[in-house]
Amino acid sequence: MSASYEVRGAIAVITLNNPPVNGLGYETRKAVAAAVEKAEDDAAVKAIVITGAGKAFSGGADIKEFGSPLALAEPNLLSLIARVEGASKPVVAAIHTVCMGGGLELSLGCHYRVVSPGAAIALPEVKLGILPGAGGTQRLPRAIGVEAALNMIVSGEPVKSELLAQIPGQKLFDRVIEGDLIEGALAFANEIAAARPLPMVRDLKCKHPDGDAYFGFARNTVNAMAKNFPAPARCVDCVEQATKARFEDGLKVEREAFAALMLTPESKALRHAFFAERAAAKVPGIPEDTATREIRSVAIIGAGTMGGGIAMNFLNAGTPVVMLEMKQEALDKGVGIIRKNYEAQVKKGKLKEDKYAERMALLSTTLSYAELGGADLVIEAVFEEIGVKRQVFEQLDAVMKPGAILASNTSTLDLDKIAAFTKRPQDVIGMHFFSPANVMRLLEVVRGAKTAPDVLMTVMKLGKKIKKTCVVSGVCDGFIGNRMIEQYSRQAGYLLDEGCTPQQVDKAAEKFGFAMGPFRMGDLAGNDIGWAIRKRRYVEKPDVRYSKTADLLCELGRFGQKTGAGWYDYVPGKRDAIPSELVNDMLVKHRADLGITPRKIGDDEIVHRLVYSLVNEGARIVEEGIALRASDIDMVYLTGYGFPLWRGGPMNYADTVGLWNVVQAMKKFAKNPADDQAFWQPAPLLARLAAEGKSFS
Ligand code: 3H9
Repeated sequence: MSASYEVRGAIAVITLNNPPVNGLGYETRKAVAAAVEKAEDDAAVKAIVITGAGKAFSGGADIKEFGSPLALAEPNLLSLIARVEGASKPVVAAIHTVCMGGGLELSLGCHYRVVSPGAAIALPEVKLGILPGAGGTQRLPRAIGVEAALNMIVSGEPVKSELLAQIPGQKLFDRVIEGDLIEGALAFANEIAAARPLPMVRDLKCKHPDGDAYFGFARNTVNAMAKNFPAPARCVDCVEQATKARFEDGLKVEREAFAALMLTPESKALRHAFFAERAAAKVPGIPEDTATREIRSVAIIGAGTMGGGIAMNFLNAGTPVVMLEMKQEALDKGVGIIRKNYEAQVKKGKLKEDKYAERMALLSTTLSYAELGGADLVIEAVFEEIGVKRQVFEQLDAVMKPGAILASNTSTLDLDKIAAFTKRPQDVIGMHFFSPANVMRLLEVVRGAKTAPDVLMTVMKLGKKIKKTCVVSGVCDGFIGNRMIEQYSRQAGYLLDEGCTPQQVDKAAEKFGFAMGPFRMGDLAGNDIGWAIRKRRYVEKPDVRYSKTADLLCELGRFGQKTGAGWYDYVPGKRDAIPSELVNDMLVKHRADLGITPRKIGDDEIVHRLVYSLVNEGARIVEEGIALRASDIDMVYLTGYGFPLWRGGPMNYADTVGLWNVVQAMKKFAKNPADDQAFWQPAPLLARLAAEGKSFS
């Protein structure tokens, strides 16, 4: 049943019932329209209340229907809203918890709205690359004023109902109901049952006293911020129409913009990311309602940059943290960095003084393993060397209480080996945070061969609590993200061998949309890290070819920003990457030593070689079951590696290009004698999907 109907006294109550969030899919729309008709036909009914069952009034149009004929099937959302607005009896929306997108638009079509405090009210369509397409851009400005509405529409951010109710002169909420919402809504409906004419938001005036200047300013601001996303600018156009055109004409402009945006690759990418994020939270074979362990306190081994950043996540979420180091100075330094980070947030007005104090009060430190034993979860963030990990895990095994979860923040080491240092491998898991750990959204959750299902689900749940995007990875060298970036870096090295400069490669990658090109990224992360990993690989995998350029750079001591020089030169205290004569001379000499005549390589080739190297390794990772699905890889790259959101991640990008085209390009690259033939061997999954005309999704 997608909407229920009952009559309480003289009031008909229609309850949207389409879990999980009462999305306004076809069946629900049909059921609501039928219920309105039934209420109109019943002479005993004097007014109608529409509300939502469960944890939402409504999360909006059913996104799963987008692109299918069901989205347009009558009654579509516009028709339903027109039907409600045109009802002969007053309709009251009783709003609670979540009222978003089409849900808010439906309520704006009702004659009255009552609301519980604390409800999240939003028009979040821009986050899906579209705009409100069922009158939101025309009705919300009429209800709360042009500026407040435009802010909500271009940001997509939820605003609490009680704040909106405080806007002077607002016509969004007729009453805030503190107690039982339905009882309050029924009382309200009885009060207004006989009032005529029925008020309609569409009839309200919508003007801005200084429209041209305001919309000019809004357009400039939005264009500067939205960069590659077309939707926010169209939101401004539509809201401007609300102030200038008749309601029906504004609605038409909105409708056209909505339909056009829906077809853009940016919207497709954002919708892909929306579903990918939610899919990543699910682990096949483990029920979502698996009983999880309670995590009331966390211990962290290592108070360095990583340990401190990890600690902040838990402090922010109100969880007590104890940090362990070998020396008091290291502890003091670590705590000092956490303080400094919070103080910077206080200075910027992002954190209140009392919250800062509360968070710091949750932090304690120790030099003794014995004091960690009571923690429910311990996360190790020590030096990336298996011997060091062994010492740590043996000690943790000795002191931690039974049932505690033992997590490693390793980024490349074998988690199963680490688990084997304990007598409880079922309780060992990887929690691979990305630096800065208090900022980056990605958390790779590494599932060892023996990790217990409830341990995995506990960490996934905890990850959501600390606002991370969790992606499960199996055990392999580098897990999902770093294993792929290894191929990307190898290819970036070949590009230098063949004639590119670091700045040329970075510029092409950044033009494509990467937050940072591979060489600027190397300078930021520290080129010595990759050097250490390569040295290990030269021994473990002697057949794998690498460009020698990165080693030559490290031999010069140019480790990146931290040494004031890397692929680029740096001025002390600044982060601007300045092209380096010395590096370019080094590359010229290197090419001459190899007998390579440099050639000019275009941006497209640079980008495709970089991105397809990610895609090919990604395909292997999916096929081996290291990633549970291709979209998980997209989440890793969108949230941890600065891959452009409007391209939806490397696997989604490959789908957009077409896998057949990707394979053709790879075959062409393989024919280049200066490139690496073995490198461009298509992964079996990629080759198969391309041959069958299929996509990763
Ligand atoms: C729109 O309205 C267009 C109109 O303007 C015009 C039309 C003509 N539809 O996030 P969660 C599912 S566009 C279908 O983990 P939370 C979600 O996939 C829409 N399904 O929960 C997941 O499913 P599963 C504008 C939806 O409690 C489950 O709900 N609205 C929808 O953390 C739980 O999701 C939005 O953009 C939907 N609209 O947060 C709202 N929404 O369990 C987007 C959610 O199978 N949604 N699902 O994986 C949200 O922001 C959050 O989901 C919400 C709940 C705050 C509602």
